[in-house]
Amino acid sequence: MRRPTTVYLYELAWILPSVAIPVGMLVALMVTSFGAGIHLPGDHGRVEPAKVAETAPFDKPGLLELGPGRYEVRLTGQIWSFTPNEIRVPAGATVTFVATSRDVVHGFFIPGANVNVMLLPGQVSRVTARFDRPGEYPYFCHEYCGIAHHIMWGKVIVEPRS
Ligand SMILES: [Cu+2]
Repeated sequence: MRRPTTVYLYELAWILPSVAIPVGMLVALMVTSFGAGIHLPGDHGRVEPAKVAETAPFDKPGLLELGPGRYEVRLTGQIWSFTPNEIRVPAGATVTFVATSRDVVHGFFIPGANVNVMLLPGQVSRVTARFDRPGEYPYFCHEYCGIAHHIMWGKVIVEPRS
């Protein structure tokens, strides 16, 4: 028969991780959410998918300067392209993408920037990124959307400040 202290240690070996793991996950969630500012791309409004092209702000897709160094891009995804498919901003720009899909589920992913959202028909996604280094940042659809999914891309061109 096992001695009582062995049983106690065995139980402790299970109890401690089962408390430590959820606490660790909660701490990680707090740090990324409040410390690093990483949030789930939320639902920022709805739009009738069949009328995206006539609905503000998507009736005027493209780049809009909000203030010094602050920009907004109204972007739509449709089979198999992005509108706009080229965006030019100066280095150091903070760009908020307001995006949706005009037909099926698409993705909007900019490797090298903190942008990775789904474009859902009827839902407006909003994501902000800062572009400090000059260069080209290609963006892609990363949700399979049909036969020409692979040609659905565009680029952000970050120009050096003069
Ligand atoms: Cu797509």
